[in-house]
Amino acid sequence: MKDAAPQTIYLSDYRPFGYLVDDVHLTFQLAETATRVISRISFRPNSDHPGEFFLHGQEVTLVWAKIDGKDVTPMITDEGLTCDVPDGPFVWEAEVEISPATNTALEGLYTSGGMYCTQCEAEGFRKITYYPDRPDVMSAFTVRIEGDHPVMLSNGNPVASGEGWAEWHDPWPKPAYLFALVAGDLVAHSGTFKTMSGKDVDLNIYVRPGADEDKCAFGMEALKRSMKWDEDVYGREYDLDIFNIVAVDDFNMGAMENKGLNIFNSSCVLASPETSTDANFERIDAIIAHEYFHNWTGNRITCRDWFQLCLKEGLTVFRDQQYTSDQGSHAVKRIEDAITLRSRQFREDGGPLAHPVRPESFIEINNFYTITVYEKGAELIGMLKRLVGDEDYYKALDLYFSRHDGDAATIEDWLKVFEDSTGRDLSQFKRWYSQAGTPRLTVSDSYEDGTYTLHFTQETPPTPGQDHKDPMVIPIAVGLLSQNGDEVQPTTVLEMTQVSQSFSFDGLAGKPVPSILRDFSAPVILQRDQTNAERAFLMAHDTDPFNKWDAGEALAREVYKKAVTDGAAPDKAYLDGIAAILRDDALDPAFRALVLTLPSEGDMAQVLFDAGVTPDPIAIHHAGEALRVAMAQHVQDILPRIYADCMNTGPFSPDAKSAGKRSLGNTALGLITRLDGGAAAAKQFADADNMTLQLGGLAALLRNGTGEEESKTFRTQWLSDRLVMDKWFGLTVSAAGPDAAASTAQKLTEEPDFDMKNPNRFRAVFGALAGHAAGFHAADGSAYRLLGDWLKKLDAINPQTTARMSTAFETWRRYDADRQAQIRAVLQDIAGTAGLSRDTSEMVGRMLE
Ligand code: B3K
Ligand code: ZN
Repeated sequence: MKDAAPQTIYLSDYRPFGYLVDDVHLTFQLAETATRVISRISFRPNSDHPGEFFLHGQEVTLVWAKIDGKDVTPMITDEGLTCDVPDGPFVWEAEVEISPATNTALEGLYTSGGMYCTQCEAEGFRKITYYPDRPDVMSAFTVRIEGDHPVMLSNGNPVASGEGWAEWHDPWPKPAYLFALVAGDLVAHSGTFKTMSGKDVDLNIYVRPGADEDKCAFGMEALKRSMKWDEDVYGREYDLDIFNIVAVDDFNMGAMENKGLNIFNSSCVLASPETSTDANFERIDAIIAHEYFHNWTGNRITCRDWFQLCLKEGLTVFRDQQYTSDQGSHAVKRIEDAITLRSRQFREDGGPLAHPVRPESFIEINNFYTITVYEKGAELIGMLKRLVGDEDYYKALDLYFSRHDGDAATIEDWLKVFEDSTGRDLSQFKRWYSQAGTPRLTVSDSYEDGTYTLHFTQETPPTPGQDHKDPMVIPIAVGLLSQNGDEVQPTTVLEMTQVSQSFSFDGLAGKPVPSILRDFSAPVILQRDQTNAERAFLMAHDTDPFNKWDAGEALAREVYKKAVTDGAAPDKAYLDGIAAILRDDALDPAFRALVLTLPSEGDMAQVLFDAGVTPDPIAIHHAGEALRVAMAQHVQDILPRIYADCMNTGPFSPDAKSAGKRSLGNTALGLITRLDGGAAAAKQFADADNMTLQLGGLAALLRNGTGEEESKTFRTQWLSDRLVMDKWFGLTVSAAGPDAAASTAQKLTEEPDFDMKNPNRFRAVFGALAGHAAGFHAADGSAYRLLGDWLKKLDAINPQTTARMSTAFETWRRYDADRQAQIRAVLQDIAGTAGLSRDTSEMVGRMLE
């Protein structure tokens, strides 16, 4: 358990460490509950920044310590130790004992299914041995592993091995958070990659022997594609002889970029057509790319301190987004990213957990691996690229890599390379890193004598700790269409810097229709008075695919809102709009599927709240269901043809084009099921030879209130495949009716294969419950209490996952007084739990503030 009297850490308090580390040698004598870690570390005083000798250490038992070969007795606290040290360079040696098998928090060294593995970011290394566990302390590492395991891995290159031992050396100086060790009975799926300078790199994906061995081929190809892409697009070459990936079942997040030894949640690397959906394939491809790209943006150039987390995460997310775009459709990827950003990041930015992309204080850094740091962080890179242009962007990146290779860098360093390489002043742009909250961009227009003017006003609402906001630099990509739908002004980027600003376009033959914020050129909320007819016009004519989709999305929100507030039947402009898109075979099927998908119930709660209406999640749910029936009826003449076309994909391939067809097919099936009672879905389920179609069939049936038999068949068929079972657990909750969601989740926790220690399984059940807006917000508060009770139990086992899942409550102030009172009581109950972790108490405290 972590310190229960938490301390706030401030960016402004940053001081370099008083010592430099020249070399680290670690020996691990593995044993389940009594692993010995013997460290030998060469320190030297940091003459530029003299300071105290303090080594972090938590939950480690010191056996002995020596300095320059002589026994010492350090002063030990819960957080680490201090010791009198010589004035010059010295060698610190220590032996500690740790217990991997009882480490359920999954930080530091732990066991998962009999395999030893590590997770050190952000501050897990201090649970392995005493060390200056901060990202600005970097060193080469040599690691010896002793134990009776067929495979024993660490960072860098293998040096030597023998019966019961293996030695690894990582020549690249790295902070402790990138340390990794794996040992167990594993098999490798191997490959090779020839780098741009002709070096051969051995590639391995390690899994447990058995069923997982057949699920590595896609990951291996994804790794090779990523390596090639980073050479082609960013000129980045891999720098070790070997690159290993290991799949682990018990993991708190997706994956970890440890130098040369990436550790992956098995759900983010193992794939096969029979067991993985297209969404799984796309996510696996992106995460393998993301972790690989960290080798340069994160590992070769790391962060000076954890406040700079977005330096590596925002940039690496941006790079993986570019990569995914290049594998398929830029427009579809941009729409998917905007959907995620708007529904999850805007929600965070607008609630009690709002924080800047570069926070200025934290209690537990693990609580700041957020969608704001990652995805909004990536949007900032995208805006920079849009502002300076592609050529200058890559020029600045070249300078970043050459100037800061080997550094622990800051956001100031990052912006400086752009300033130095482009001559731009980015001091105003920097506000994006320090101001929390989503800017509202209000627009009006005027037209006179061939001149069309757009008037913009920006405003960022107050967020916790930040009442006043200064104006941001906002790149607004704009195009103009004539009234007959021709483009009269191709996309141009307007650079807004003031609170209010106008931009004019001359020489027009008539008043144009504006297409604003094309390609979602800035992470802002655009507010404008628009009629449904104008939205339908853009949906039909906009040449920018993002805005074409977004016009349909705006129309859908409007129609959906009216259905909730007035019980209104959908505007024909919307129904005709989606019919036209559906019918247009020139459009990418994946794009058409997105247009046909209604905003989520959670998003609609926010839409209503923003319109001054207290959202009723149950009413939203029923209005959405009615709307889907109306949509299905309106397009029923074309659905069979579209569905048949989409089912005709030939042998399975996870490529973006085939996946797009299946996506449209499943979307069409959802509508068809509302008309045929489930006949087509049952047939698809029975005939399916891949998980996308099998799960699509099952989901359509369950969401229609049938499919009980198919659900049983599915459970029996896949009982021994834990990743498929996670899907079944999740779908069973998310497809339950609003009244049954909580009781269904509760019942699932009684199943023999529900294991709360496994984050994937816990998230499958309770993530689905939290994501089921109508079920989670059931008026009797049962779902709130159920989640609260389970979070209290989980906190004693795994604080990190508990804290993350507590964000299910972050929107609580949107709802009516009864629901607010129920949620407040649950949050207070959690907050009052004896021994609550630092992680969860920080999150719950912020939500209650
Ligand atoms: N860097 C890791 C995340 C570590 C999370 C620690 N709580 C994975 C990633 O972003 O690539
Ligand atoms: Zn990352």
